[in-house]
Amino acid sequence: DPSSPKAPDSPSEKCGLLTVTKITEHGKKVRKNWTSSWAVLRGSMLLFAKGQGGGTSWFGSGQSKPEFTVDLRGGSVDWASKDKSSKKNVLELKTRQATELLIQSDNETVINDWLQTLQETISAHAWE
Ligand code: I3S
Repeated sequence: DPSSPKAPDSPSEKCGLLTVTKITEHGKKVRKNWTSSWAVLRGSMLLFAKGQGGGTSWFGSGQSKPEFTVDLRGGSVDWASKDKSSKKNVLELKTRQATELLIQSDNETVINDWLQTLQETISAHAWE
């Protein structure tokens, strides 16, 4: 529908279930630990909560705290090279604090949406 409103360039909120692991923390390599995580983008912050039985978990419902949070400002995201993982549809997210995450979904549309949203979010906050 050409009359429908265009999606904003940088949504301030997006969430979904992703498969995630850290590979580097503050510049140090850490052991991979792939987990299903409920990801929430709020402004330039990306929060992860441990996924429980699908995409229904939410902060405040039993498990109140996000597992971890990354600040996207000054970071970068792109497709991970093949040597980073044998999984398909893997993104590599690097933060300014030298933490690196791999983010994966079996669903191509889902992962493409996240790549676009994360890149746009990083661009939108580039001068902060
Ligand atoms: O980069 P790696 O070491 O091949 O990553 C694999 C390991 O983390 C493995 O766990 P163990 O360290 O317990 O073997 C995971 O089960 C695999 O999923 C990791 O490889 P992929 O290709 O899935 O990222």
